[in-house]
Amino acid sequence: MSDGVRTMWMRGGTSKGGYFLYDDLPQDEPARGAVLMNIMGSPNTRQIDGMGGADPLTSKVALVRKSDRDGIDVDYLFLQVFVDQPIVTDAQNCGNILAGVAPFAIERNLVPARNGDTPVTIYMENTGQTAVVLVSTPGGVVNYSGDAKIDGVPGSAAPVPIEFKDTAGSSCGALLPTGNVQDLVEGIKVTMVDNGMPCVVLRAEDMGISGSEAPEELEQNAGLVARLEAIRLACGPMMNLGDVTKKSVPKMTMVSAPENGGAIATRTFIPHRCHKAIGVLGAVSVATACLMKGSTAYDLAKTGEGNQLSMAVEHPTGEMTVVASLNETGDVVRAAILRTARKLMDGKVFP
Ligand code: NQM
Repeated sequence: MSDGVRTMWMRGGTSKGGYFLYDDLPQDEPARGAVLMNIMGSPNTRQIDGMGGADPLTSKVALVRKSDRDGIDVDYLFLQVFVDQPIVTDAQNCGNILAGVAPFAIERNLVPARNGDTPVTIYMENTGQTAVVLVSTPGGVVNYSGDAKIDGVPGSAAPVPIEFKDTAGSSCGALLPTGNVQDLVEGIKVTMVDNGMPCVVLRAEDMGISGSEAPEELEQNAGLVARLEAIRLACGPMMNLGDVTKKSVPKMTMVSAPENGGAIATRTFIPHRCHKAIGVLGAVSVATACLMKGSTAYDLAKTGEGNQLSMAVEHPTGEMTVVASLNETGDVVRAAILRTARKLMDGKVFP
Protein backbone atom coordinates (compact mmCIF):
# COMPACT_ATOMS: atom_id res chain seq x y z
CA MET A 1 0.00 0.00 0.00
CA SER A 2 3.00 2.33 0.42
CA ASP A 3 3.04 2.64 -3.39
CA GLY A 4 -0.43 4.10 -3.16
CA VAL A 5 -3.89 2.89 -4.09
CA ARG A 6 -5.49 3.73 -7.41
CA THR A 7 -8.63 5.82 -6.93
CA MET A 8 -10.86 8.36 -8.59
CA TRP A 9 -12.30 11.10 -6.42
CA MET A 10 -15.73 12.17 -7.62
CA ARG A 11 -18.72 14.23 -6.70
CA GLY A 12 -21.81 12.10 -7.04
CA GLY A 13 -24.96 14.23 -6.71
CA THR A 14 -24.62 16.22 -3.49
CA SER A 15 -22.02 13.86 -2.02
CA LYS A 16 -18.33 13.24 -2.64
CA GLY A 17 -15.98 10.34 -2.13
CA GLY A 18 -13.41 7.85 -3.34
CA TYR A 19 -14.23 5.36 -6.12
CA PHE A 20 -12.13 2.19 -6.19
CA LEU A 21 -11.98 -1.04 -8.14
CA TYR A 22 -12.48 -3.94 -5.71
CA ASP A 23 -9.12 -5.46 -6.59
CA ASP A 24 -7.23 -2.27 -5.78
CA LEU A 25 -8.05 -2.63 -2.07
CA PRO A 26 -7.38 -5.46 0.43
CA GLN A 27 -9.95 -8.28 0.11
CA ASP A 28 -10.04 -8.85 3.86
CA GLU A 29 -12.83 -6.66 5.29
CA PRO A 30 -11.13 -5.43 8.50
CA ALA A 31 -7.92 -4.68 6.58
CA ARG A 32 -9.91 -2.85 3.91
CA GLY A 33 -11.76 -0.85 6.57
CA ALA A 34 -8.46 0.15 8.20
CA VAL A 35 -7.05 1.33 4.85
CA LEU A 36 -10.20 3.33 4.07
CA MET A 37 -10.22 4.99 7.50
CA ASN A 38 -6.61 5.92 6.98
CA ILE A 39 -7.36 7.33 3.52
CA MET A 40 -10.24 9.44 4.86
CA GLY A 41 -8.40 10.54 8.02
CA SER A 42 -10.95 8.91 10.37
CA PRO A 43 -11.64 8.92 13.23
CA ASN A 44 -11.08 12.65 13.56
CA THR A 45 -13.71 15.41 13.53
CA ARG A 46 -11.66 17.42 10.99
CA GLN A 47 -10.30 14.42 9.05
CA ILE A 48 -7.22 16.60 8.87
CA ASP A 49 -4.89 13.73 7.97
CA GLY A 50 -6.95 12.38 5.11
CA MET A 51 -9.17 12.99 2.10
CA GLY A 52 -12.49 13.17 3.96
CA GLY A 53 -14.23 16.53 4.18
CA ALA A 54 -15.23 16.38 7.88
CA ASP A 55 -18.84 15.62 6.96
CA PRO A 56 -20.54 12.24 6.41
CA LEU A 57 -21.52 13.48 2.93
CA THR A 58 -17.87 13.76 1.92
CA SER A 59 -16.58 10.64 3.66
CA LYS A 60 -18.00 8.06 1.29
CA VAL A 61 -16.61 5.18 -0.74
CA ALA A 62 -17.77 3.22 -3.79
CA LEU A 63 -16.28 -0.19 -4.62
CA VAL A 64 -17.01 -1.25 -8.19
CA ARG A 65 -16.39 -4.41 -10.21
CA LYS A 66 -17.62 -6.02 -13.41
CA SER A 67 -20.68 -8.12 -12.66
CA ASP A 68 -21.26 -11.83 -13.31
CA ARG A 69 -25.00 -11.39 -12.90
CA ASP A 70 -27.38 -11.70 -15.83
CA GLY A 71 -28.32 -8.34 -17.33
CA ILE A 72 -26.08 -6.41 -14.93
CA ASP A 73 -23.01 -4.43 -15.98
CA VAL A 74 -21.35 -3.72 -12.65
CA ASP A 75 -21.71 -4.46 -8.94
CA TYR A 76 -21.46 -1.49 -6.56
CA LEU A 77 -20.83 -1.69 -2.83
CA PHE A 78 -21.25 1.53 -0.88
CA LEU A 79 -19.27 2.11 2.31
CA GLN A 80 -19.84 4.94 4.77
CA VAL A 81 -16.67 5.90 6.62
CA PHE A 82 -17.71 7.59 9.86
CA VAL A 83 -15.95 10.89 10.44
CA ASP A 84 -15.32 10.79 14.17
CA GLN A 85 -15.71 7.09 15.03
CA PRO A 86 -13.68 4.09 13.83
CA ILE A 87 -16.58 2.68 11.81
CA VAL A 88 -16.80 1.68 8.14
CA THR A 89 -20.27 0.34 7.40
CA ASP A 90 -22.09 -1.23 4.48
CA ALA A 91 -25.42 -1.07 6.33
CA GLN A 92 -26.76 1.59 3.96
CA ASN A 93 -26.86 2.28 0.26
CA CYS A 94 -26.20 5.69 -1.32
CA GLY A 95 -28.01 7.00 -4.37
CA ASN A 96 -25.89 10.13 -4.64
CA ILE A 97 -22.58 8.27 -4.83
CA LEU A 98 -24.35 5.90 -7.27
CA ALA A 99 -24.44 8.79 -9.78
CA GLY A 100 -20.65 8.59 -10.10
CA VAL A 101 -20.50 4.80 -10.34
CA ALA A 102 -21.66 4.66 -13.96
CA PRO A 103 -19.13 7.17 -15.38
CA PHE A 104 -16.41 5.57 -13.22
CA ALA A 105 -17.26 2.12 -14.63
CA ILE A 106 -16.97 3.44 -18.18
CA GLU A 107 -13.71 5.29 -17.42
CA ARG A 108 -12.22 2.09 -15.96
CA ASN A 109 -13.30 0.09 -19.05
CA LEU A 110 -15.74 -2.11 -17.14
CA VAL A 111 -18.52 -1.02 -19.53
CA PRO A 112 -18.01 -0.13 -23.21
CA ALA A 113 -19.18 3.38 -24.04
CA ARG A 114 -21.64 3.93 -26.87
CA ASN A 115 -21.64 6.94 -29.11
CA GLY A 116 -24.25 9.24 -27.54
CA ASP A 117 -25.58 7.99 -24.21
CA THR A 118 -24.54 4.80 -22.42
CA PRO A 119 -26.96 3.05 -20.05
CA VAL A 120 -25.22 1.28 -17.16
CA THR A 121 -27.14 -1.30 -15.16
CA ILE A 122 -25.85 -1.42 -11.61
CA TYR A 123 -26.44 -4.04 -8.94
CA MET A 124 -26.41 -2.31 -5.57
CA GLU A 125 -24.84 -4.89 -3.28
CA ASN A 126 -25.87 -3.19 -0.05
CA THR A 127 -29.53 -3.82 -0.75
CA GLY A 128 -29.53 -6.42 -3.55
CA GLN A 129 -31.36 -4.13 -5.95
CA THR A 130 -30.80 -2.67 -9.38
CA ALA A 131 -30.56 0.83 -10.84
CA VAL A 132 -30.14 1.99 -14.42
CA VAL A 133 -28.00 5.08 -14.86
CA LEU A 134 -27.58 6.95 -18.15
CA VAL A 135 -24.21 8.57 -18.90
CA SER A 136 -23.52 11.15 -21.61
CA THR A 137 -20.83 9.63 -23.87
CA PRO A 138 -20.56 11.58 -27.14
CA GLY A 139 -17.96 9.92 -29.37
CA GLY A 140 -17.63 7.10 -26.82
CA VAL A 141 -16.06 9.33 -24.17
CA VAL A 142 -17.61 10.27 -20.82
CA ASN A 143 -18.77 13.87 -20.85
CA TYR A 144 -19.22 15.62 -17.50
CA SER A 145 -20.23 19.10 -18.65
CA GLY A 146 -23.73 20.20 -19.53
CA ASP A 147 -26.77 22.24 -18.55
CA ALA A 148 -28.31 20.08 -15.82
CA LYS A 149 -28.60 21.74 -12.42
CA ILE A 150 -29.32 20.08 -9.11
CA ASP A 151 -29.98 21.93 -5.88
CA GLY A 152 -27.11 21.81 -3.40
CA VAL A 153 -24.43 21.91 -6.14
CA PRO A 154 -23.34 25.16 -7.79
CA GLY A 155 -23.22 25.47 -11.58
CA SER A 156 -24.36 22.87 -14.07
CA ALA A 157 -23.15 19.55 -15.47
CA ALA A 158 -24.16 16.73 -17.78
CA PRO A 159 -27.41 15.10 -16.66
CA VAL A 160 -27.13 11.69 -14.98
CA PRO A 161 -30.69 10.30 -14.81
CA ILE A 162 -31.19 7.33 -12.49
CA GLU A 163 -34.06 4.86 -12.44
CA PHE A 164 -34.83 2.53 -9.53
CA LYS A 165 -37.24 -0.39 -9.67
CA ASP A 166 -38.74 -2.42 -6.82
CA THR A 167 -36.78 -0.82 -4.00
CA ALA A 168 -39.45 -1.58 -1.38
CA GLY A 169 -38.05 -3.28 1.72
CA SER A 170 -34.44 -2.88 0.56
CA SER A 171 -32.90 -3.27 4.02
CA CYS A 172 -35.90 -3.90 6.28
CA GLY A 173 -37.57 -6.72 4.32
CA ALA A 174 -40.81 -4.78 3.82
CA LEU A 175 -41.91 -1.32 2.75
CA LEU A 176 -43.56 -0.93 6.17
CA PRO A 177 -41.33 -3.08 8.39
CA THR A 178 -43.69 -2.97 11.38
CA GLY A 179 -46.71 -3.68 9.19
CA ASN A 180 -48.19 -0.36 10.30
CA VAL A 181 -48.37 2.90 8.44
CA GLN A 182 -47.97 4.70 11.75
CA ASP A 183 -46.55 3.72 15.16
CA LEU A 184 -46.04 5.50 18.45
CA VAL A 185 -42.39 5.43 19.54
CA GLU A 186 -41.16 7.24 22.65
CA GLY A 187 -44.48 9.10 22.64
CA ILE A 188 -44.03 10.43 19.06
CA LYS A 189 -46.03 9.38 15.98
CA VAL A 190 -43.68 7.95 13.37
CA THR A 191 -43.89 6.23 10.02
CA MET A 192 -41.14 3.66 9.53
CA VAL A 193 -40.66 3.14 5.81
CA ASP A 194 -38.08 1.58 3.50
CA ASN A 195 -38.37 2.23 -0.21
CA GLY A 196 -34.63 2.05 -0.87
CA MET A 197 -33.51 3.65 2.41
CA PRO A 198 -34.76 2.90 5.92
CA CYS A 199 -36.34 6.15 7.13
CA VAL A 200 -38.29 7.24 10.17
CA VAL A 201 -40.68 10.00 9.12
CA LEU A 202 -41.87 12.31 11.91
CA ARG A 203 -43.73 15.59 11.94
CA ALA A 204 -41.43 18.56 12.59
CA GLU A 205 -44.13 20.10 14.76
CA ASP A 206 -44.21 17.04 17.04
CA MET A 207 -40.47 17.46 17.56
CA GLY A 208 -40.89 21.11 18.57
CA ILE A 209 -39.45 22.66 15.41
CA SER A 210 -41.01 24.46 12.42
CA GLY A 211 -39.17 22.38 9.82
CA SER A 212 -37.66 25.38 8.05
CA GLU A 213 -34.62 25.81 10.33
CA ALA A 214 -31.09 25.66 8.94
CA PRO A 215 -29.23 22.36 9.48
CA GLU A 216 -26.64 24.08 11.73
CA GLU A 217 -29.38 25.39 14.02
CA LEU A 218 -30.94 21.94 14.31
CA GLU A 219 -27.57 20.31 15.05
CA GLN A 220 -27.06 22.77 17.91
CA ASN A 221 -30.44 21.89 19.43
CA ALA A 222 -29.14 19.32 21.94
CA GLY A 223 -32.63 18.40 23.18
CA LEU A 224 -33.83 17.65 19.64
CA VAL A 225 -30.69 15.65 18.78
CA ALA A 226 -31.06 13.52 21.94
CA ARG A 227 -34.77 12.85 21.34
CA LEU A 228 -34.17 11.92 17.70
CA GLU A 229 -31.43 9.49 18.71
CA ALA A 230 -33.62 7.87 21.41
CA ILE A 231 -36.40 7.37 18.84
CA ARG A 232 -33.91 6.05 16.27
CA LEU A 233 -32.43 3.49 18.66
CA ALA A 234 -35.95 2.29 19.52
CA CYS A 235 -36.98 2.12 15.85
CA GLY A 236 -33.91 0.14 14.69
CA PRO A 237 -35.00 -3.29 16.00
CA MET A 238 -38.63 -2.57 15.03
CA MET A 239 -37.39 -2.03 11.45
CA ASN A 240 -35.50 -5.36 11.44
CA LEU A 241 -32.19 -3.47 11.51
CA GLY A 242 -31.12 -4.78 14.92
CA ASP A 243 -29.06 -2.61 17.22
CA VAL A 244 -28.40 0.56 15.21
CA THR A 245 -26.08 2.24 17.71
CA LYS A 246 -23.15 1.93 15.29
CA LYS A 247 -25.14 2.09 12.04
CA SER A 248 -25.97 5.06 9.84
CA VAL A 249 -29.57 3.90 9.41
CA PRO A 250 -32.41 4.55 9.86
CA LYS A 251 -32.40 8.16 8.65
CA MET A 252 -34.59 10.53 10.65
CA THR A 253 -36.69 12.84 8.46
CA MET A 254 -38.82 15.56 10.02
CA VAL A 255 -41.54 16.71 7.65
CA SER A 256 -43.68 19.83 7.41
CA ALA A 257 -46.01 21.39 4.83
CA PRO A 258 -44.20 22.40 1.61
CA GLU A 259 -43.19 26.06 1.46
CA ASN A 260 -42.03 26.45 -2.13
CA GLY A 261 -44.65 24.71 -4.20
CA GLY A 262 -43.21 21.22 -3.64
CA ALA A 263 -44.76 18.06 -2.25
CA ILE A 264 -43.30 18.12 1.29
CA ALA A 265 -40.62 19.96 3.28
CA THR A 266 -37.89 17.93 4.99
CA ARG A 267 -35.05 18.15 7.49
CA THR A 268 -33.12 14.86 7.74
CA PHE A 269 -30.61 13.62 10.30
CA ILE A 270 -28.35 10.98 8.64
CA PRO A 271 -28.47 10.12 11.50
CA HIS A 272 -26.23 12.34 13.67
CA ARG A 273 -25.63 15.27 11.35
CA CYS A 274 -28.38 17.16 9.57
CA HIS A 275 -28.24 16.67 5.78
CA LYS A 276 -27.67 19.88 3.78
CA ALA A 277 -30.14 18.45 1.28
CA ILE A 278 -31.60 14.91 1.37
CA GLY A 279 -30.30 11.54 0.18
CA VAL A 280 -31.60 10.14 -3.10
CA LEU A 281 -33.11 6.91 -1.80
CA GLY A 282 -34.04 8.79 1.35
CA ALA A 283 -36.11 11.14 -0.81
CA VAL A 284 -37.71 8.17 -2.60
CA SER A 285 -38.71 6.65 0.75
CA VAL A 286 -40.08 9.94 2.12
CA ALA A 287 -42.01 10.61 -1.14
CA THR A 288 -43.47 7.11 -0.82
CA ALA A 289 -44.57 7.86 2.76
CA CYS A 290 -46.31 11.01 1.48
CA LEU A 291 -48.56 8.79 -0.68
CA MET A 292 -49.59 6.44 2.14
CA LYS A 293 -52.85 7.31 3.79
CA GLY A 294 -52.40 7.44 7.56
CA SER A 295 -48.67 8.16 7.45
CA THR A 296 -47.17 11.06 9.39
CA ALA A 297 -46.51 12.83 6.08
CA TYR A 298 -49.82 12.19 4.28
CA ASP A 299 -51.87 15.12 5.63
CA LEU A 300 -49.01 17.59 5.15
CA ALA A 301 -48.09 16.52 1.61
CA LYS A 302 -49.27 17.94 -1.71
CA THR A 303 -48.74 15.07 -4.09
CA GLY A 304 -51.19 15.53 -6.97
CA GLU A 305 -52.99 12.70 -8.69
CA GLY A 306 -52.30 10.13 -11.38
CA ASN A 307 -50.07 7.12 -11.85
CA GLN A 308 -46.93 9.15 -12.60
CA LEU A 309 -46.24 11.79 -9.99
CA SER A 310 -43.50 14.39 -10.05
CA MET A 311 -42.87 15.14 -6.39
CA ALA A 312 -40.49 17.90 -5.32
CA VAL A 313 -39.08 16.96 -1.92
CA GLU A 314 -38.03 20.28 -0.40
CA HIS A 315 -34.83 20.32 1.68
CA PRO A 316 -32.49 22.95 3.21
CA THR A 317 -30.79 23.88 -0.08
CA GLY A 318 -33.68 23.50 -2.53
CA GLU A 319 -35.57 20.45 -3.68
CA MET A 320 -35.10 17.01 -5.17
CA THR A 321 -37.73 15.86 -7.62
CA VAL A 322 -38.75 12.21 -7.37
CA VAL A 323 -40.75 10.97 -10.36
CA ALA A 324 -42.78 8.11 -8.90
CA SER A 325 -44.64 5.56 -11.02
CA LEU A 326 -47.58 3.90 -9.28
CA ASN A 327 -49.37 0.65 -10.07
CA GLU A 328 -53.16 0.23 -10.06
CA THR A 329 -53.22 -0.21 -6.28
CA GLY A 330 -51.22 2.97 -5.72
CA ASP A 331 -47.89 1.36 -4.79
CA VAL A 332 -44.71 3.07 -5.98
CA VAL A 333 -43.13 0.54 -8.35
CA ARG A 334 -40.53 2.77 -10.02
CA ALA A 335 -38.76 5.99 -9.11
CA ALA A 336 -36.60 8.22 -11.26
CA ILE A 337 -34.35 11.03 -10.20
CA LEU A 338 -31.92 13.43 -11.86
CA ARG A 339 -28.35 13.74 -10.58
CA THR A 340 -25.06 15.00 -11.97
CA ALA A 341 -21.49 13.84 -11.28
CA ARG A 342 -18.00 15.22 -11.67
CA LYS A 343 -14.59 13.57 -11.95
CA LEU A 344 -12.36 15.54 -9.57
CA MET A 345 -9.11 13.58 -9.70
CA ASP A 346 -7.78 10.28 -10.98
CA GLY A 347 -4.60 8.94 -9.43
CA LYS A 348 -3.21 7.38 -6.31
CA VAL A 349 -3.97 7.97 -2.67
CA PHE A 350 -1.38 7.05 -0.03
CA PRO A 351 -2.65 5.26 3.07
O1 NQM B 1 -30.35 8.21 0.42
C1 NQM B 1 -26.81 10.55 2.65
C2 NQM B 1 -26.36 11.19 0.39
C3 NQM B 1 -26.93 10.23 1.37
C4 NQM B 1 -27.53 8.97 0.95
C5 NQM B 1 -27.25 9.75 3.75
C6 NQM B 1 -28.23 8.94 -0.34
C7 NQM B 1 -29.47 8.14 -0.45
O2 NQM B 1 -26.89 12.27 0.26
O3 NQM B 1 -29.61 7.44 -1.46
O4 NQM B 1 -27.83 9.51 -1.32
O5 NQM B 1 -28.46 9.72 3.98
O6 NQM B 1 -26.42 9.13 4.38
O7 NQM B 1 -25.34 10.87 -0.22
